[in-house]
Amino acid sequence: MVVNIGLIGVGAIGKVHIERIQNRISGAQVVAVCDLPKKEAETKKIAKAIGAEYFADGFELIKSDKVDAVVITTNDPAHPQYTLAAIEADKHVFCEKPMAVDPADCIKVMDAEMKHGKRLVQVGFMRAFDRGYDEVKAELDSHKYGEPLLLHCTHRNPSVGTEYDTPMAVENTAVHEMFTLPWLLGENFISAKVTLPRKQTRNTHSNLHDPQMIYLETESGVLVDLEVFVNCQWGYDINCKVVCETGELSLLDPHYHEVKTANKDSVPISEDWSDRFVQAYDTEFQSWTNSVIADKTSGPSAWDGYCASVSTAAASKSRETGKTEPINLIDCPNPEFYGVSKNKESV
Ligand code: ISE
Repeated sequence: MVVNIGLIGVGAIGKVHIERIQNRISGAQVVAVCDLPKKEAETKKIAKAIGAEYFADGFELIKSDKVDAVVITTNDPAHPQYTLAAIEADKHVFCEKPMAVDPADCIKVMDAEMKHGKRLVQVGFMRAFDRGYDEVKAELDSHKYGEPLLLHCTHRNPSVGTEYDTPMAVENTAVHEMFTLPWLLGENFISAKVTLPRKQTRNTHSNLHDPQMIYLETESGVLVDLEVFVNCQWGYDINCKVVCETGELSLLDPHYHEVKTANKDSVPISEDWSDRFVQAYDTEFQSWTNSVIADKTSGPSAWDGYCASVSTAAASKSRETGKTEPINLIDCPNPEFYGVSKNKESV
């Protein structure tokens, strides 16, 4: 069986996923694409290049008989409306992160999915499919180094455009860690605090405070410091160091050569997310395709999307209040449905 995919949103990540699905994922093809009216010419060109149908309206694409499953790669605010429409149309849906910025919208998605009776939603938290994070998780789960105590993390992008503003550092960027770190540790966050350093990079713009520091605490008392620096200039630099009682576990940037010359030893740093996480995205999409064929969606769920959004909402509130804000999750409405034990992340 080949899954016929309708993809909404042909911006940066949409294009990268189209290329991935057409060339590297077995059992899936993009048959329909859609984007905003102002991008009609570009979207039609993409449709023509891959032999897909152009849709002017995302809701019509979702309803089309040609489309078996939906991929949502629009801007963040449009995610929940299309996810809900896909559930209504009884179609599996892969929604890029965040599933919704507002936790109330995440609850609407969970309610619709549970009412429908089977899991249909996978959220694009690709780090759960990254070999580096997987290996760090396996070491942690082995308990060979004792309990995790502290995490030092960085999420650095070389640069961002002028449409990227201060809240996006939390809602669009740190949301990755808001999902990945609880998944890594097997426990949820209980509080968040954001500090905006007085000293900013000269490479930022007027709507963006850059860098930002985020401090998080988990249920058992593990402390996390996370630097979000999205105009760092030197590359896409993702780090995660887990300090345990008798050892430190670190993520490495995947690179396959180094250059030693003229008293220098240099190792490349990834250029951007599509390059740093290429293996993770490929594995994520193959796994999603296989689960759609089996009619059994797995992977990061709507519950995971909700938990991450509650954490980003608390962090955003902290930026306003200057205080440490609690991260209060509702009890998981259906732990069995979402594969959750005691509110833990499901993946
Ligand atoms: C982007 O949307 C991503 O998902 C990237 O992984 C992240 O590093 C970047 O900051 C976001 O804007």
